[in-house]
Amino acid sequence: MYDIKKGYELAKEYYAQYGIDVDKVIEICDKTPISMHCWQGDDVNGFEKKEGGLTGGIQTTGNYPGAARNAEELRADIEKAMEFIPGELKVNVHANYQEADTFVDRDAITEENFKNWADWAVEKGIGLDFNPTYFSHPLSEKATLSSADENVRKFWVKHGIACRKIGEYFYKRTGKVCVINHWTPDGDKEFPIDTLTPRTQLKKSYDEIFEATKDVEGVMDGIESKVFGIGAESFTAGSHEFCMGYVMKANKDHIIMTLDTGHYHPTEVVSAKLGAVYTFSDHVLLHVSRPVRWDSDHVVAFDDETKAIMEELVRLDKLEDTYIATDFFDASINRIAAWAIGMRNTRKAMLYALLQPTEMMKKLEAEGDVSGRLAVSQEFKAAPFSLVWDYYCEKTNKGVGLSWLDEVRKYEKEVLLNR
Ligand code: RNT
Ligand code: ZN
Repeated sequence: MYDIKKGYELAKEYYAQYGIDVDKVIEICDKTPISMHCWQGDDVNGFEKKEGGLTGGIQTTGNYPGAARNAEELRADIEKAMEFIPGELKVNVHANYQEADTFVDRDAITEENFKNWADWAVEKGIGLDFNPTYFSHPLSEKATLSSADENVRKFWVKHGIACRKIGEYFYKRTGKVCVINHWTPDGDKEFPIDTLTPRTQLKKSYDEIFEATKDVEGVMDGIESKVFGIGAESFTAGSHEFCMGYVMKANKDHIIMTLDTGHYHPTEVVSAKLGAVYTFSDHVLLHVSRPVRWDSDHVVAFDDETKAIMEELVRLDKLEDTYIATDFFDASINRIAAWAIGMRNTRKAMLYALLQPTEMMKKLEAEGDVSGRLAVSQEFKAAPFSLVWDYYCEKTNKGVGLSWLDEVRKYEKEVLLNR
């Protein structure tokens, strides 16, 4: 290992030339929460005592050994991954990760079914976020909240209500706001003749969920849109326009947009949407993912778009107001390595964005010095960023460089391969 302290001292001098205080940057980066999705650990299957796999037009591919088979194993795996993830962390739980001795249907889940998650989070000192599971269920095959069948629609409204109450329970147990994400897979393989009724039904359902739980405290609600899913290639009820319209018209502090990086047309990027959304909203929920040709939910990479999203949040001064969550599921590699790589990359992109002379660039832009603006932003693409990243990982004891990989391999041999 090289002299990390020496590298850090040098980087500190480099960044100081541009008025950047590396220690201050590390502090901001470290305290900004990232919510890690629990569902990478078992391929979005969950632990309901019932048959049936993943549906809803999303897919995991691969059969790498060692997926968690129950909540205890999943929490142990999350704890292992946490050893390699620097910075404030939350854990994002889906409703199908309930724990019960016998099957409890989605409309009947209560805080009891999530007590172990809450106890664990309190013990670890972390916050919890939550998601209704409007998929992988016999009643979700055609449609959920947008269904024309009143029995089906009401079932899912009850599920949404149950989830908001569980969100409040998480808030009360952990003392940290619980961010709930609502995503329905409802859509159609072909373009429907009537594209309005499913939307008015979906709107009515969200209205009913929020009205019935209007006294719930400590919960934020993201409404997630999507352009298409497998089997819903031509139409989604919860399209971008629908969800944006719903959030803006609701005009309630707790109802916000969820922007998932895989949910738009291939040349459309979330980084370019943030400024517009923030003109009208105080908060945004982000699902950081990596779409490869479709909403494939590959492990988050340290790529241009992830960096652009973080740069935009820093430039908008919205890092604090944005709920950053990850959403990827890869079953073809070690699942703990997947978490470590994706979460480290998300955090790394945040640090990269913070280590830029944002004020200097803003000033140049305001003065009309567009040449200077371009020159400065390009110069920083090759700044000695990794020296600061290594120092940050060492300081927080989360593994410098690739040292975490040996630990993951050891855990694979000792734990995962024995499952
Ligand atoms: C699906 C959405 C949604 C899910 C999770 C599991 O396309 O992105 O957020 O990935 O609810
Ligand atoms: Zn998502």
